[in-house]
Amino acid sequence: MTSAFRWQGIIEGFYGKPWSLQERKDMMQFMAQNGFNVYVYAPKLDPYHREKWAQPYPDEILDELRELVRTANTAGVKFVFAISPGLSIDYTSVADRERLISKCQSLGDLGVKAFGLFFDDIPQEPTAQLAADQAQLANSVYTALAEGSTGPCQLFFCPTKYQGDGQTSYVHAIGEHLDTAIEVFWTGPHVCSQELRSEHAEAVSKVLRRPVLFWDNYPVNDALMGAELHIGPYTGRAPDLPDFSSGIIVNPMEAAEASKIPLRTVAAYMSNPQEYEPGEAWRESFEAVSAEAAGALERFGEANLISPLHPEDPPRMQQAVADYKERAASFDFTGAMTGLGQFFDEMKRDVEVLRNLPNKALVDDIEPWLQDYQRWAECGQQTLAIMRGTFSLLLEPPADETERREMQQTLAHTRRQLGLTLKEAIDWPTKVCGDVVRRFCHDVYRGTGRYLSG
Ligand code: LTM
Repeated sequence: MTSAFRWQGIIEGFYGKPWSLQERKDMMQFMAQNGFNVYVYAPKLDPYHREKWAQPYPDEILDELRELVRTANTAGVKFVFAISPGLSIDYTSVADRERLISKCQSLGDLGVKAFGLFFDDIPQEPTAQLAADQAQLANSVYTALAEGSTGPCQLFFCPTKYQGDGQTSYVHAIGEHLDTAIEVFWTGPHVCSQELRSEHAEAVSKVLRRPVLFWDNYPVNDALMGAELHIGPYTGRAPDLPDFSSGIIVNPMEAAEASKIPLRTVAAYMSNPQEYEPGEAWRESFEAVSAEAAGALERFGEANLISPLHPEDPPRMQQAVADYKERAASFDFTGAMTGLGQFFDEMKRDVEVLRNLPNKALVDDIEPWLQDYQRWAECGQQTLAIMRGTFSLLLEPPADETERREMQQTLAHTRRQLGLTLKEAIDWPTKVCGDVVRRFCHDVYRGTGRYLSG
C-alpha cells in the first residue's frame, strides 16, 4: 500500500479576485516547503481563462505568467495552465480548435509542460454526445501540443459533470472516449464533499477507466460560502485514498494567507494519510503562524469551523453555553455567569492578539471575521450583564422603590439595545461563532422580556 499521491497540489480555481503575482509566488514557496508538487492556474475571473479564452493573453500578463512559471520551476512545482473554453466553443469548429491550441502553445513557449482543459460550470446538458465532443477535442489538443513545439506534456481534464457516483451516460462516455493518458478531475460525491472515501474513488475510477484525480473544494469559500472562513483542519479523507486515486488538488480561498492554515493540514494528510491526525496538524499549523498566538488562533479557528467539512456549530462554543445552562439549572448562577463571562472576555483578548500578528496579510484576510468575533463577544458580555441584573432585581431587589424602578429601567434600556444589536446582526457579513452566541443572546433577550419590557 502506498502512502503518497502522484499529484498533491493546489488549484487556483475559485470564483473571486484572482491572486496577485506576489501571492502566487509566495504560494509557490509555501508549496515547495510543504511537499505540494503541482499548481494549477485556473482563476475563474481571469477573463482570458474563461470568457475570452479564444483571445491571446496581452504581453503584460504573459510577462507575469513567465515569471510565475520560472518561480514554479525553481521551486520544483509543476505549473499547469488551464483554460475553460466551454462557455462559447463550437466543438465542430476547426478554427476554435486551432485558437485553443495556439493559446496553450503561447504558454508552452514560456516553458509550460502541463495543461488543463476545463468544462465545469457551463450551461450545456452533460449528455453522452457532449462527452464525446469534449473528449475528441481534448484528445486532439493533447496530441497537437505533444507533437508541436510544446513537446511531451500532460493534460488535465475537468468534465461538465464532475461530482456524484459517476453513473451517468455523460461520465461513461468520457471514460470511453478520452485518451487514458489524460487525468480527469472529480470533486467527490458532492461539489464540496464532506468525505472522500476509497469505495467512492474506486467506483468513479472504474467508470472513468483511470484513477480519479480529486479536485477537492476545500478550503475554498466562494459563491454561497463567502460568509465562512475555512481555516479548519482537513478532515474526512480516507487514509487509503492514494491506492484508489492519482491525487488530490485542493481549491483554496481567495484569501491566500488564511488558506495556508488549512493547507498545512492538507500537506500533513498528504505526506502520511495513514497516520494523519487533524487536530495535531491543525495545532502545528497555528504554531507555524505564531507560537505566541497559537492559543488565540486555535480558539478563533474553532469559532470558524463551519464549512462543508464541518457543518455543525463550533463545539467548544456550544460546550461553553451548555456549561452555563447546566450550572444555571442547578442554581449556581455565579458559576454560570463567571464561566461564560470568562469565555467572552477571552474572545475579546484574542481579538487584540490576532490583530497584532506579525503576518499583516493574514490579519487583513481575517479582519471581517475578527470584527464579528469581537461584536459577538461584546454582545455576549452585554447579555450576561442583563442576566446578572435581572437575577439581582428578582432575587435581591433594592428595598427602595425608586431605586428598584431605576434599576429596572436601566436594565430595560440595555435590553432594548441588545434587541437592536441582534436585529443588526442579521446583516453582519460573517458566520463566525455559527449560531451559538446569537441563540444564547436571543434566548436571554426573550426570557427577560416579562421583567424588563417597557
Ligand atoms: O469545482 C469545480 C470543478 N468548479 C467550481 C469551482 O470553480 C468553485 O470554486 C467550486 C466552489 O464553489 N465549485 C465549483 O463548482
